[in-house]
Amino acid sequence: MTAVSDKPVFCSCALTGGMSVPGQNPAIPMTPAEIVDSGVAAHAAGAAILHIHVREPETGRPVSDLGLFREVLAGLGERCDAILQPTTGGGVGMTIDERGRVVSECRPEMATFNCGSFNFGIFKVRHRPEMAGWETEYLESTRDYVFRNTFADMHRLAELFREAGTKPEYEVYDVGHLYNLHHLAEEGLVDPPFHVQFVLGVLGAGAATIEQLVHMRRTAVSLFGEDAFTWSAAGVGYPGEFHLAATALMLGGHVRVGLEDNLRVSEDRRASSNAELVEKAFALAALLDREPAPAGEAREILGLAGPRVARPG
Ligand code: KMH
Ligand code: ZN
Repeated sequence: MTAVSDKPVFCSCALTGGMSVPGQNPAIPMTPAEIVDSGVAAHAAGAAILHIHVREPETGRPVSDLGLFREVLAGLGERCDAILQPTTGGGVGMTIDERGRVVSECRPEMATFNCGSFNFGIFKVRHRPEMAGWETEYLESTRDYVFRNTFADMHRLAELFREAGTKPEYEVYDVGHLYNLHHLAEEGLVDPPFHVQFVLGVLGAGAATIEQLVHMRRTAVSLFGEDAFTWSAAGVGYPGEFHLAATALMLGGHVRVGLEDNLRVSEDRRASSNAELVEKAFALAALLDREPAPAGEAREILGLAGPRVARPG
């Protein structure tokens, strides 16, 4: 068995997200240019994967506009070698075909694949005077928001990923989502090896605790077998982001950090950039004897052939 310290670790950086509002932290990148700059800096700090949402440039409202996705993917592709991973999370009221268009039309190397429906509440976020009216309304509206990923949605999305040849990153927020993924595998709709992201700490799903992460990883091992999946952990909130990163590092997993998930770098300081969160993740990795895997090595670990859009050099 390979010792944990012999396994290189890659880091994903979730640059902006779709479930936060601009007033929460001025460092959250909003326009395509800001998202690209932030991604390039996070990649320079060591992030191998950049997880991408887009926002309405004028307001920062989360949207899922194909033109904005194209702009961000092209901008990042020109300036860095990171694995680009757009979300298929979409926006409120969008059909699965609309959400999956970024996969069918842009054919990225990777994209997220959400493995079940659940409540996704961000209404407990503290309201700040600098928030616009729509931001307060947006936060409040999540009291009545279900993040929809039905079996019909997942079956359709699996087809779209296959047609595009895009590698899914399976987002699991609760243990039941692993059973959903197992069902998709039994139906022959998805193929191992899976890359699973354990996203913990959302109000409406599993908590960002060591016990939850260990339980979910064990469940994945029992369902799929240790060699049939690679995995990473994303803790939502502070200190959950770094507690899960440390646990994943100790267990041989990979890590995700970024302003989508957490806005603080320490108890008393807001993060000033995505790069700062990536630097902290790699400081933890160094303390725990895990060597960073750059994008090329992450591609080998994930079985990716390489970017399918022309890159410079
Ligand atoms: N839109 C959120 C409810 C992902 O990036 O794949 C979650 C989401 C996850 O979009
Ligand atoms: Zn996301």
